[in-house]
Order: sequence, then C-alpha cells, then structure tokens
Amino acid sequence: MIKKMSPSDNEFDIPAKNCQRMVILGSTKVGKTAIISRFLNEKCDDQYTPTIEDFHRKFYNIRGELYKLDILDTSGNHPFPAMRRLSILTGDVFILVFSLDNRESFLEVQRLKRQIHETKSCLKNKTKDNADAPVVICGNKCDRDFYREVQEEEIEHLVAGDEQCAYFEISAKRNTNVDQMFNALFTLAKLPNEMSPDRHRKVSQQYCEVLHRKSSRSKKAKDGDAYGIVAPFARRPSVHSDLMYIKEKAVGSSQTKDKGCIIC
Ligand SMILES: Nc1nc2c(ncn2[C@@H]2O[C@H](COP(=O)(O)OP(=O)(O)OP(=O)(O)O)[C@@H](O)[C@H]2O)c(=O)[nH]1
Ligand SMILES: [Mg+2]
Repeated sequence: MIKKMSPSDNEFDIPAKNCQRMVILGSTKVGKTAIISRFLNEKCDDQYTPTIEDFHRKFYNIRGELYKLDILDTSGNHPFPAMRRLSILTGDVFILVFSLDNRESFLEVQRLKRQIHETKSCLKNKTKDNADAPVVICGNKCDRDFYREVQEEEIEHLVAGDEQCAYFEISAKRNTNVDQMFNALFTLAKLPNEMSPDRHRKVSQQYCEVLHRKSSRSKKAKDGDAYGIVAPFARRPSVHSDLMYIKEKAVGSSQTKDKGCIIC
C-alpha cells in the first residue's frame, strides 16, 4: 500500500488507510476559511483575509486507533489552475462551498463537482481507487437567507442520484449545521464520525504524547475514547512529493497505460 510522504507519518506509524486529505474548494469569499476555522478552532473570524493556500493537520486517537487528517484550504481565486488540479488528484474527501447569496459561486461549485469527477475518473483508470470521492456541498451564509440567489430545486438537481454526495445549508458565522455537515462527510468517507469537531476531546499540543501512549493501547486507553490534536507546525508536503505520490499510485497500480489521460 502507498503511504503519503510526510515526516509525521513515521512519528506515529499510522496505517495508510487512516491517512486522509480533506480539500475545501469554492469561489472567493464564500467562507471556506471560516468553515475550516470552525473545524480547527471552533470559532469564526469576521475579518476577511484572502487565502493563497493553507495547510493544516489534525491527529486523532479514536478507540485506540490513530488517524491523520490533512486539510487543504484553497484559494477561491485559484491563480494556479495546475495547483487546483493537483489538490483534486491528492484529495480524498472534498468540501465544495458556495454562498447562498451569490449565484456565480453556485455555478463554480457545479464546475468543481464535474472537475472532481473527471479528474478522479481519469486516475481510476490507472489505479484501483474509486472514482467517486466523497463530496459534501455546503450552501454557506444561510444566515443571509433574505438575499438568497440559489433555489433549493437546482441544488437538489445537482446532488440527486449521487450516493457519494450530500448537501447542507450552513452558516460558519452562526455555527449552524457545521458539525452535522462534518459528520456526514466522515460517514460518506467511511471514517469514524468522532473526527467531527463536536465528537472528540480536544487535546492541546503539550499533551501530544497522549497519542503515542494511547496508540499502544495501554491500560489507560478506554474503548469509546476519542481525542483530537491540531498539529502545531504542519507544513504542506512539497508539490514534488504530491506528484510522486500520484505517479506512484498511477504507475504502480496499473500495468496498462490508457490513452489521452494526463495526470499532471
Ligand atoms: N454572514 C456570513 N458571513 C460569513 C459566513 N462565513 C464566512 N463569512 C464571512 O465571509 C467573508 C469571507 O470568508 P472567508 O472564509 O475568508 O472566505 P474564503 O472562501 O476563504 O475566501 P478566499 O480565501 O478568498 O477563497 C469573511 O468576512 C467571513 O467572516 C457566514 O456563514 N455568514
Ligand atoms: Mg480563504
């Protein structure tokens, strides 16, 4: 099995199936960073600071088993389309965000959903991976329902018949439906839903050794316990290591090369 390349993998010796990357995509100013801030810090900043690309990492110990979740907060301005394509290739689970008061941002989510499907289908031809990555679509800023520009029927139409896709109307600002959305995402991804912010105990970085201790299933580790810790100085794996990961996945798992499918 291929492991994602990162020094922290060795540190905790986490099985590859428990290492996942969550990627959040959508137009600018729709609230992607606000949602990630809710996820990591349980707060939301009113200030707007454009994201170029932010990388976060969270470790979990859930019933004695270790998990690593990498989180890629992308730019809505996507100045580098190749980077966006790479983030889709390396992503395992996706959050697509539009703002309910901005029709253009909904059209962008439609395009992104298609792009994820096409990119993953292309990779699937070369690997044993499932083409349908779990996707949760968020209609954010439901606190501004008065200014709504996207109707429920068109959202239903986008999600209909796709078992790997769910839709939630949320407000990162008011913390409405955010935990439910993460619960649904982890359920779709067949990950423990204790990974949702409301379902585990947050451990501060100084108690990081709790992960080592619990992972060895010491007497103190109780079944039913779930701990999460945000890695303090997480650094995005280099573009090179992401490319090597994808290449290894594509070339390593497939004997036959198919035509017209460019990985990067
Ligand atoms: N009313 C309201 N405002 C929100 C909500 N979520 C985010 N905002 C605000 O919308 C603005 C943009 O939020 P960001 O999270 O920075 O947007 P973004 O999608 O990360 O934008 P880029 O980084 O440019 O791609 C900020 O001023 C937030 O405070 C929400 O649920 N309701
Ligand atoms: Mg942002």
